[in-house]
Parts: sequence; C-alpha cells; structure tokens
Amino acid sequence: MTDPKSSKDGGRSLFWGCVSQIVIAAILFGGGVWWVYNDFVLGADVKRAGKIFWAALSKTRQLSATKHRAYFVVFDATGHYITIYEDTDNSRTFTSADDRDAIGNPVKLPFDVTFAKVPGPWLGVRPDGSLIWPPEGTPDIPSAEFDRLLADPATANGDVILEKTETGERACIDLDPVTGIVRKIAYPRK
Ligand SMILES: [Ca+2]
Ligand SMILES: [Ca+2]
Repeated sequence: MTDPKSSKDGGRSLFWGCVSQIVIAAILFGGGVWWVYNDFVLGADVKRAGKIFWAALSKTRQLSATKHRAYFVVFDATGHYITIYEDTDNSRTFTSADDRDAIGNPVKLPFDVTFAKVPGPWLGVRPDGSLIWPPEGTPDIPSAEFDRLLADPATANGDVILEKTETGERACIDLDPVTGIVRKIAYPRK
C-alpha cells in the first residue's frame, strides 16, 4: 500500500520537475526567438535593400557586357529609387540624351530605407565590367580602408550606404571600381 505522505512528496517533486522543465523550455524558446529576431528580423529591410542594389548593379553589368555599351545605375534624388539607363550617346557620362533601358523600370527600395550615401547621382559600368565613377562624386573608399573603418561601428563607412530612417540600421557597401563588383556588404550596428 502506498504511503500517502511519500505519494504527496512524489507529486510535489513531479510538479517542480515540470515547472523547471517549462522554465528551461521558456528560456530556450526565448533564446531561440531572440536569435531568430537578431539574425532575420533586425536589419531585414536594409539587407533586402542591399540585395536590391546588388541585383541592379549586376543587371547593369550584364547589359554593358552583352550590348557592348556603357550603362548607368541612376539614383533618384529622393533616395528611394534606382533606374538603369543606357549610354545612348556614347559619352561615357550620364546625360539627358541617354535612354532609360526598356527593361529598366525604376526599382524601389523597401519602405523607410533610403540611399544615405551614393558615389554620385549615377554610377556607370563599362562593357569590360569596370565602373565609371562620377567625376563630381564622392571618391571610392579602397577595400583595405573599408575593412579598417568597419572594425568600429562608429567609423563604418561605404561607397554606398543604405539606411532605415526609423531604426538607423545600415548596409555599408564596398564597390571595387576595377572589377565592378560589390566586394562586401556589411551591416554594422551602432
Ligand atoms: Ca551619355
Ligand atoms: Ca571601394
């Protein structure tokens, strides 16, 4: 026959065992949620904006290579849109004579994300893939300098910086003018 006292103790220890398991599960779940939030939700818009810019530049390089003509990524003055233009007059600079490419409808950045810094009003790509940097634009940041500045979020910089106005989250992008590639996209936290 079961001793009613020990049965009561057993029930109590079972209860506390369940409670501790629930607490551990809650901590693990909370940690998991935080990890997911930190890695996927926080900065999701600037990450998406970085990919949009990367895709637009890749498309521009592809057009330049296949059509043997310079093409331009043109930044809208509001900082929300980018459009691809052809160097129609072959001047190797963006002018009013240049046509917007047929496929190049303006691409909008995610809500509340803007270009906080760009090389200039436009960025050109030669048929060999190298970049035409706007002469009146902000000078290229060399890759070693980009990496050095990135070590401290307070000094982080980029040839292109995308920023979410509400949160201040940033995507800092390093371009290599010789190869024309997006060398690195970093997301420094302030
Ligand atoms: Ca032109
Ligand atoms: Ca650079």
